Amino acid sequence: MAGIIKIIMNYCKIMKKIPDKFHLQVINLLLIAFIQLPLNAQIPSDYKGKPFYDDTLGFKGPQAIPGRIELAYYDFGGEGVAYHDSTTTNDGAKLNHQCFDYGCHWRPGIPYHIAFFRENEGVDISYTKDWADFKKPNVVEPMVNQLYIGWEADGEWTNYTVDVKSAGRYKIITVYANYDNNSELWLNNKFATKLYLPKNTGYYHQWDQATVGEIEFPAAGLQLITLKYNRGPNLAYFDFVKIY
Ligand SMILES: [Ca+2]
Repeated sequence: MAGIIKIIMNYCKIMKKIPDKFHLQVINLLLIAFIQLPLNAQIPSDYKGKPFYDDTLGFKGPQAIPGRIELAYYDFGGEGVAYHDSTTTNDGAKLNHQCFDYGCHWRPGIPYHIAFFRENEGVDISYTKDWADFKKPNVVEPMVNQLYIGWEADGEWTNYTVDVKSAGRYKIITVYANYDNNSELWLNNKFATKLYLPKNTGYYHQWDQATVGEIEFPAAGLQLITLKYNRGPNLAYFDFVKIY
């Protein structure tokens, strides 16, 4: 902001000989930029979602940047506000209630809270488990009991209120399985960046880790990130690492 004010002041000094009308038009454009920059760097005023928190996990929220954004920790607010999912059930939690000849999806020793995480909401969530995610060699091992969003379908999205501690440009690192799904990140309801999962791991439970994009945060403070995704991978989290 201070930079823009300085630009305007310098412009006034330099452009004394320019006709008033042109002079005023340029100053007007600079003022618009001055006003809009902070507005574009804030959570939209009509957003009704709230940051996720979880007393059982001891997680207070909102999630901070730089740092890790757990994708299962999308905002409170429900369908159409905090997320859009094509099925009303949490299909991951639903499956974790079932057993088959190869075993039960709720593995021994796994807390109920993890196995059935947010099971009454629409976003489809599960966790990494022995016979599915650690049976075959992974490119990069995910953490044990790592929550992830799966059963992804075209046009779905999740919202995250995040606390950006430092403005600037960040690289985005994720742990994922399967293949790229042409997903995007939006910042405060405006397109921010495309994400690209570089390697097709070939399986929903064979995991990799990669830098998948970069994003610019023009200001610090509370921001709204929207992950827009399509059918393809399982996605666990995004690590935001500051570049400059
Ligand atoms: Ca669902």
